[in-house]
Amino acid sequence: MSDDQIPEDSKLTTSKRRWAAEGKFLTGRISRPETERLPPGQHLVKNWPVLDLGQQPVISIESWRLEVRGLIETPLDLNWAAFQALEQSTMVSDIHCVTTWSRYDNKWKGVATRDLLDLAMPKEETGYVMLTSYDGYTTNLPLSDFAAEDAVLATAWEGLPLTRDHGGPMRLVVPHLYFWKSAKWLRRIDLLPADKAGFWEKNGYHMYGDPWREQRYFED
Ligand SMILES: Nc1nc2c(c(=O)[nH]1)N[C@H]1C(S)=C(S)[C@@H](COP(=O)(O)O)O[C@H]1N2
Ligand SMILES: [Mo]
Repeated sequence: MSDDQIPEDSKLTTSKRRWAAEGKFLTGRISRPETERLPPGQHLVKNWPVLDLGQQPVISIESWRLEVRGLIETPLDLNWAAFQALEQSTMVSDIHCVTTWSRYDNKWKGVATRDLLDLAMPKEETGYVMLTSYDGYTTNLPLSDFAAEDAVLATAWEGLPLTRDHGGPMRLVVPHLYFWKSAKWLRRIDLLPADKAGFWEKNGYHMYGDPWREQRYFED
């Protein structure tokens, strides 16, 4: 069957399968050493600390929007209902914060970043993502890391709606990078041709932030 005979909705599924087969967005760098669950220099906590710039925006479900822009085939403007109508996934992952705390086994629910990318359809020339949040925070990462299989646009934690202090109504979670890459109160996702520094990255934090290589600060 030629491509133009495939009905519109199964085209997405087809692209998804093709991307999976080609390993699109995957570089092989996204692997946690099986023997070292706790990265070097980290200690475990049972509570969940709150860290941000001190401005926790109040965002009602009615006013909430997510924009996806840049090098993509389909720019997206999603309201809460449209976001909830996307395929929902559950993921369990560990948090590693650059301030040295880690927290195991966090259960998230939300939209897998891969499912969002299947809708937006990144162009070949794109390789990086800039995230912008409702509090003005920005952070950057490679597209292949944003598209990690356990990366999720999370709206729930441990079965409850994500609270405002932790980034509710929706935050990103990219578990294999230090937690500053996991933007709270996410508002906009831009797909870029080249890497660009976000807020902490301009202020001395590492451009990539791999906890197992202790990429905390840029001079390291
Ligand atoms: N929008 C936004 N996202 C943010 C931040 C922020 O200040 N604003 N801080 C980052 C940092 S440095 C960390 S460690 C985590 C903390 O998330 P938590 O408060 O849910 O533990 O959020 C990250 N995402
Ligand atoms: Mo942090």
